[in-house]
Amino acid sequence: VNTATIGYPRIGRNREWKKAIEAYWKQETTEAELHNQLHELYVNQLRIQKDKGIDFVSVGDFSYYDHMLDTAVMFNIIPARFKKQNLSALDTYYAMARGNKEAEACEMTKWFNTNYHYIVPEFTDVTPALNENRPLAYWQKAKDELALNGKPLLIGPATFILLGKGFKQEEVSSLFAQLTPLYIQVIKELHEAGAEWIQIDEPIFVTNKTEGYWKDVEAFYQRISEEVPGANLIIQTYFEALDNYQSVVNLPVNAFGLDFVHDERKNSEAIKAHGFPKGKKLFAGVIDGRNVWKSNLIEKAALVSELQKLVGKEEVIVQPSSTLLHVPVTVETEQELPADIRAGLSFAEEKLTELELLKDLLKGDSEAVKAHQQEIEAFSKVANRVHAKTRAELEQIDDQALSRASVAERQRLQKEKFDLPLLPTTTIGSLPQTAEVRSKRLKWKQGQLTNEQYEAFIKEETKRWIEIQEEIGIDVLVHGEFERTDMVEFFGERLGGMLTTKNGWVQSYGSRCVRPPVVYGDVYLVEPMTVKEIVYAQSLTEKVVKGMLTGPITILNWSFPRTDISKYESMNQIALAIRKEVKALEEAGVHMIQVDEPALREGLPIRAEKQAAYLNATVEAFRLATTGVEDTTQIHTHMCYSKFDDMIDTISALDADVISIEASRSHGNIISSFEQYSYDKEIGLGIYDIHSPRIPSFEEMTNNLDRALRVLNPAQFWVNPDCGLKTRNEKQVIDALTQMVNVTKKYREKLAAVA
Ligand code: THG
Ligand code: ZN
Repeated sequence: VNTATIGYPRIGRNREWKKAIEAYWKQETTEAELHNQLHELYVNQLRIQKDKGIDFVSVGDFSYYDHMLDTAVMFNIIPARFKKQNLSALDTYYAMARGNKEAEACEMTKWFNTNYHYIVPEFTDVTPALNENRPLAYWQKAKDELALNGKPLLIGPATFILLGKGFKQEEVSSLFAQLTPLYIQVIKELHEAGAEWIQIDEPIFVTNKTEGYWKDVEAFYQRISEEVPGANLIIQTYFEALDNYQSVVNLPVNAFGLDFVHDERKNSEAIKAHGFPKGKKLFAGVIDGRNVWKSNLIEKAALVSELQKLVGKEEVIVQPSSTLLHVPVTVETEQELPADIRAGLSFAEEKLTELELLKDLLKGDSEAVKAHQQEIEAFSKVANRVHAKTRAELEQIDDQALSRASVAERQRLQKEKFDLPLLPTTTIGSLPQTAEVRSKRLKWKQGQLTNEQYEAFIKEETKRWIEIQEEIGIDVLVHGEFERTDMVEFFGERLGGMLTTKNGWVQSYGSRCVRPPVVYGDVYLVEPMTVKEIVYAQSLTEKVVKGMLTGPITILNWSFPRTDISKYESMNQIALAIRKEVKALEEAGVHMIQVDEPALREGLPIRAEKQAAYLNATVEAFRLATTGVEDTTQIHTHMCYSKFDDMIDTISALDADVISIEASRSHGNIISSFEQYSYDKEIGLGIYDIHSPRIPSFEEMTNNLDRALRVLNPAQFWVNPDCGLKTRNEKQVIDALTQMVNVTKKYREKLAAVA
């Protein structure tokens, strides 16, 4: 059997990619230097795959930012606001990604159900043309540098168009038609240059988004097969099983790449039921490209044998279920992890090794996998994977434990207790993480600062910001989260059953990376995680300080889950731990507690039939985390990054006393969805966008407030920014919050005058 990859991490073992790109942005290096540095990284990532013996290495998955953006620029899908600036090609590219003084950046959104974000192609007023054959350039580099005949990769037209924006439904056919000759040229040139296989990524085929456009999809692939008859095309899909197996495998290409990990056998069942086209290849994604665990290769070999029986022994190529972009680079740099846990882990490099072992095993060499299987065995025996107390406590939780007094009753009690003014002002939680905060944390981690020195610094910063918030006149204060790196990593470091890595970075968007924690066992609270800092902040002021936590759904969605128990079980374990943290805060006198769930929406399964179960599970987990308190304790939550207008039911079912949602970027969608809905809890719809350094005017903020209060009652409304203020600088935050408080004071006067 042959092996393949369909994409690889770009960032390098030590995030060299990020550093090179950011140095160019800061004008510390020239364009030529950037090209050299990225060229070296690209060749190196191919060399690793080649040296591991992968037979078909994909080339051109590399990028200077994002591969959807690459595709847009290649096809000249460049909005006029960038074209007219006459920047160099590279600077136009980065302006689209990041915006500049003259033009707002292109929109960025989630790539399917991953934590990766792509730049959304804007098809408004563009003239498709071929600016450069990018895959060919990347293919040629692989050939020249490594004598590697790589498998060039293109995003297919269905995925490219249907994930874009700026067109009407009836314009889709025309977009397909305009792009077809460009794709033909790219593929023709690749074929003529000698590319053996060409990979066309169409992950959109696992969704139902092609419904209504299938004729365009068929016409496209038909044209390609007629115009470049000799080219060997693979239609590559991932993240789920195909939505419509029969339609896809009837397309006139030579091979299909399918995910055999995330489909609960749906793809194999479809092959069994409907057959697989004769003489075509199956690129079988059998090694999980989305998680960090070693695969049981005996089981994988059995799956491959089964597929070989169905499709033909020579026709099956084995590969990861998706690009390896979504996992960290290598376990090798994680020497500090306990050996038995490390034994169970497999990041990108290790997954390549697994493919090689699987190949050996399929050849009949069972010795080859012995050590591998023993490591899995060692990991399965890790002593603290089962936390009996947590399991027993979860058994005890009943409906009674998950419910609180009625909303009306809670509101009455809480209004009396907190006695806040109409339209209370607050912020989302984090305050500027300045270079100083980061550098102090780094020094402390490197041992150059003692615990005492570091804690003293955090306290100082907290105190300074409590005073600033009081000065501005905010009603409900926050401690600022100066002790935290990332809102998930912080809890991953402290919860039992979870671990954080030293270097397990994964690209999140552009040059930005995250280090997702790993859930390896039952999760439980070891000791209170946030009480000390919040109690300290509260001791400095007469005003209320909100306690700040990350919720169970977000902690799980932004971590690598274990696979031996269900995700929902892990989510509930995390929820139980947060419930105890909430209780600990309450006992320490913190009676307003925010449990953030920014990742609730993005965890929604791709397949519609799995969505209801997910939403139910999230509501259950959130309630488990937050209902253990007195009715006088006020639970807040916050959500961002996404659209929520179609899930107000779920939001309401969370039963949080107060929710703040991003609203300024959704252009009123979220607000209008409250028109038909009688939402009975308190709510803050962000009245200004924190993602921009600009300070909105008095009028703008007033307008946003006006707009919200046209559908919501002032008695239930809170005034706050859209999101946390971590990425803004001190002056921006002070100016914007001062404006926000002024706007609110004026508004209260206006309301009082009417009344
Ligand atoms: N935390 C986690 N996942 C996330 C977000 C998060 N996923 C979605 C969204 N937020 C992604 N946004 C970001 C924003 C900033 C950064 C990463 C993802 C970021 N990262 C630093 C970097 O790459 O420079 C990491 C280094 C550091 O912390 O010093 O800035 O908030 N888990
Ligand atoms: Zn937010």
